[in-house]
Amino acid sequence: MAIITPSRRVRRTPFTEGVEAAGVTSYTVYNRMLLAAQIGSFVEDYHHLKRHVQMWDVAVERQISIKGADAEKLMKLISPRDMSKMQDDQCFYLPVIGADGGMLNDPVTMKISPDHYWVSLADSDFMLYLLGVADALSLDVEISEADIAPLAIQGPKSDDLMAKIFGDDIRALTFFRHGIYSFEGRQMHISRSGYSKQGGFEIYVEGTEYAMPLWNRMLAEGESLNIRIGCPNLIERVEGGLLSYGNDMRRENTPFEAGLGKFVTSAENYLGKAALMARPAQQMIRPVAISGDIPVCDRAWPVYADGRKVGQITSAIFSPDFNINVSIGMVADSHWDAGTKLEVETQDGMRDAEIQTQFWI
Ligand code: THG
Repeated sequence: MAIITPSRRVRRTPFTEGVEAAGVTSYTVYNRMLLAAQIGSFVEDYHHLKRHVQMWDVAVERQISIKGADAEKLMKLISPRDMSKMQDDQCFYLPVIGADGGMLNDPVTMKISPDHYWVSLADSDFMLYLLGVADALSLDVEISEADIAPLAIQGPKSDDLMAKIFGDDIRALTFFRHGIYSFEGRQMHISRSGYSKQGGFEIYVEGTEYAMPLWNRMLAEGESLNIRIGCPNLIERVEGGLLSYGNDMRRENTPFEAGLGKFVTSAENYLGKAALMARPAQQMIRPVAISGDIPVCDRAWPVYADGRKVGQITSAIFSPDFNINVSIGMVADSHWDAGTKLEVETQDGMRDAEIQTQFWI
């Protein structure tokens, strides 16, 4: 495949020079910004992530700042998740929907203070929707893409590395909570979160000045922990069932279809509520094991049962640890039970598949 032509539209991040120095071999574009897709061997990277510690440039998780007297009101309008008891140090995985109940994004949201939120976006132009809603309702909020570049530290040795730089207090931070910690005199927001199931943190680096100094310090302190520059790992993500907006679910899918029904909890009159309630799931995200050799899953693979299309596979890759092709599918209610046998149509031909009881990790 041809390479991507660099330009100002396809934005570099404050860490790109570090990613380049690490020998990145492939990028994808996410929120109009570079995201490394491969640095060295995919499989080695996967084994390393499960044993050691990695640093990922996830500046593409753009932070939309929502600030003002109506910030909470706007947050409650855009999501079916109950935000009424959200605390000031909490992060929420937040399905956000439009008027028809379809998903517009699945950000991690951080409450910074009662009138200030950061929405850490997945890959869709959700800020434009926020601006539209706020303008149409004349809400008292300021909405902007903040100059913040998240840096992820992931893997079982994350705590040890973070403690070396930010002090032992960081070990006490619990899952999906955030706090302020200091690096060389600079205060930084840090959350215990990240796009892997191996545990870890995300550091929200404000401005570019401290980006590469922090990066280089991490590399130096991490040497004894066998640190490696990585990127979100497709194999580990699919094993863990972490969804990718645009791949596994899109605007045509409700949170119920995306398997995020447990987050539909709000008693407020959020936008799209009536439409969402009128759309119980007739298909849903499922873990699907696929047999045989499979090509790169760069398109939706139709899924068949008895010659009839009953769904699609949208992420798939061979898993060395489970010795099977792991995948994320969206399957009709008639065929979504664990143990159901299916056929998957890849660009290289048909493969046998079976619905699993749960994701692999
Ligand atoms: N971290 C931050 N922002 C992000 C991502 C992230 N924005 C883009 C993208 N990733 C959004 N998608 C996800 C998907 C899954 C999770 C986080 C963001 C996730 N899920 C956990 C799980 O499924 O186990 C926990 C969800 C929960 O139970 O609350 O972490 O990675 N900052």
